[in-house]
Amino acid sequence: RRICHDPATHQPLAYLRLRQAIRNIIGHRDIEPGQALPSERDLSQTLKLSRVTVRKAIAGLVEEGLLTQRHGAGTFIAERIVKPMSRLTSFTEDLRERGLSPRSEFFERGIGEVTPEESMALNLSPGSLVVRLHRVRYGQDEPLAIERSVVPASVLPDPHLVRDSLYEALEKLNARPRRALQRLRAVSLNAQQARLLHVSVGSAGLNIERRSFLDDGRVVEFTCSWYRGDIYDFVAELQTD
Ligand code: 16G
Repeated sequence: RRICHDPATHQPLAYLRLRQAIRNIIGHRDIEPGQALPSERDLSQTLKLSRVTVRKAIAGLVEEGLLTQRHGAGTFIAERIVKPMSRLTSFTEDLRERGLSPRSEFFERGIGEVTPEESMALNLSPGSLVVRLHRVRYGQDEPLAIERSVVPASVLPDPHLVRDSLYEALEKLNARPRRALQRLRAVSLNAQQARLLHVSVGSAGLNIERRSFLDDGRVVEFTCSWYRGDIYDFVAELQTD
């Protein structure tokens, strides 16, 4: 990850260090979601950092969605996971950035012949081999999403190259996706999904389909995810044309 360093000392800049420190506080649950962060003034006095530095660190974390600010009331640890839609990140990276530890439970991690539906989604000819991963994704041991990924075996030859993170495995194979198309739909979770995600049947879920591409236009993954609607917000920055 690219981090700005102070050219004189080669240390990460103070506000970035503070941002990481606050991330760790959130990750270790030292302050629970929904609870207030100490005031800007208290932070700057305890940490011996300028108010400007503290404000900058907080602003960055608000933008990332880890903190929320209520006018006049202060800054709080976000209760929901707010995920920017425009960044092509992996589940693992995303949780690590929030200081939460990611984990996956696999139901399926195998290789087989492509189905007609998969061959359409991945632009593969009939008879091609694909790797299939079916996982429940956890953050701090809480189930957050269910994911079914299909990847051409020409890109990922062995399903066991994926330990916890698909994107980490792809990165090692020089096949990290560079662009993706994503569709998000509201669904109510069926009995099996609800059981896996520890919510009640019929709870709201976000069904997200992602097709990711390599630079040369090949499709690297077709992933269908069900994220918990009671936890996730997906946000995007919009601009006029
Ligand atoms: C995210 C992606 C999913 C991708 C996965 C890889 C969304 C909606 N989906 O969950 O398409 O396959 O990350 O994560 O963000 P991993 O590298 O941790 O396996």
